Amino acid sequence: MGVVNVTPDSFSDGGRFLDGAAAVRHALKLIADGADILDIGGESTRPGADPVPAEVELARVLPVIRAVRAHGAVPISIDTIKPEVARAAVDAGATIWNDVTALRGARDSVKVAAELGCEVILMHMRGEPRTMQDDPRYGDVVWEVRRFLAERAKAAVAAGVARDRIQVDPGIGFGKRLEHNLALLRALPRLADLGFPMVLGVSRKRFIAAIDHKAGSADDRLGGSLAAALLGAEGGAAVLRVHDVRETVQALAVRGALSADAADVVGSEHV
Ligand code: HH2
Repeated sequence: MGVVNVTPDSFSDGGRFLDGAAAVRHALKLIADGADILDIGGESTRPGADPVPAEVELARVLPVIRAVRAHGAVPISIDTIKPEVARAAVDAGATIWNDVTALRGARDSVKVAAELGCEVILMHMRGEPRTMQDDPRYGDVVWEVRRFLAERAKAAVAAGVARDRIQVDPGIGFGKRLEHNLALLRALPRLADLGFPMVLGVSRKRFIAAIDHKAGSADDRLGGSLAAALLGAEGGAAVLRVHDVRETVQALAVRGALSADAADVVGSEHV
């Protein structure tokens, strides 16, 4: 899943694709690079980000969704916490609602998701973006995130969302310290066994800089992003949400080729 942030303030690429034409060019490049899904967002959820009115978010994302749809290429996911934005995005051709609040952003979010009949990504977040990194605490982070995702999936199914349309995401970096992020990444198989496809977003995130102190800039976190993406794939993530699609596809291809059962395929290449 390639990330298209049509925002002035996203943590890794804010402002680069705020212009609709630049966002569409970027989206098409990500598809050419091997993205199977595009995640298009018009509101940053980085720590400290201010909320954006729905009209502004819609003016950012709808032209991009329509233009990408016109090229007919890959499924489009709308990254929003607002049901009205999700609804308009689905009307414009998105088929997945990626909601970092796990459908808690508005009172009618779950109902709207059921009505739309789209796929939903339910992500764990402790608190809300403006303050979530202030002092996050957990007893057993893996158990708490697992229980939260199970409860949100249950609420979605109870409201009429089809079970096979639900995906879950531990929400790396959303109200979590380094130790919490690492505990979750080590325990991915325990989340994958919830029985829903798992989405994982580790790309360029701040936890990488907490390990490599030289990686202060988000652009300088590719190595850490790839390491965590590979671990994610091994831990059972079905979808990796990434900024660097080409590099991630290559890393996964090499990892796949190095696995024991791929030995015959690689052997025939004479390289
Ligand atoms: N991370 C971000 C945004 N949306 N959605 C899911 N499901 N999982 C994630 O880990 C996730 C997400 C944050 O990354 P980005 O979109 O690059 O930045 P920003 O929120 O600042 O726009």
